[in-house]
Amino acid sequence: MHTKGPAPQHHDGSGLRIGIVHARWNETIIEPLLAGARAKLAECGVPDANVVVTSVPGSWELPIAVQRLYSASQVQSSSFSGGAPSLSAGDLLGGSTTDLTSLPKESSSAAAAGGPFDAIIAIGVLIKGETMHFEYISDSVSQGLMRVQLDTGVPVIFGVLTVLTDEQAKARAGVAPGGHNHGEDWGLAAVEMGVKRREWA
Ligand code: DLZ
Repeated sequence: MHTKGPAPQHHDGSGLRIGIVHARWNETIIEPLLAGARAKLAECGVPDANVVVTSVPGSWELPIAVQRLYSASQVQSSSFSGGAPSLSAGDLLGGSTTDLTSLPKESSSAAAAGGPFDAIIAIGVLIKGETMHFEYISDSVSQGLMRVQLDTGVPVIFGVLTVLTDEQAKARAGVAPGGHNHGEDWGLAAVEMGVKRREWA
């Protein structure tokens, strides 16, 4: 049973635009986490067309991708007052939009709907190996994502698992007995923070 998470709050996400950037390392863990996040966004009423998903090679690349994705959405909203913009977030990210086959087709065209993202979820899975890679990447990515959210003012949901073993990763992706899909928590956190960010504006 999952008892450590925040007490659930219901927020209406129907007016929100949410970005998701995920790493492709440890894809079998990433996939259920991404699906969990998307399921909760949908449950909160965020239209699928308002969710833009893109991918990067590994967690190290998450901060720059989140920063560029947010900038792209701002460019669109400030440059286009109506009609379909010609610039998409995918363009600024080199067209690196994701395609995890079992998931709904992600749409960089959603970025073309205009308006800055209300929150962005960064998803990665770091599993400790035999070298110091894990420590360096975990620390830098955490600090990088915090910096992006404070510099830009857009809530960045920390969807990065930093675990010691594959088994721990599976449990946190809800694919092992007794586990819980943390991606669901990240989807809910994105909606709550997106709504609150608008209230605080
Ligand atoms: C190199 C590396 C290693 C060893 N482990 C992981 C990991 O567990 N999870 C992850 O998301 N990425 C890993 N990477 C890749 C780096 O994040 C990065 O993509 C490369 O070093 C290229 O910059």
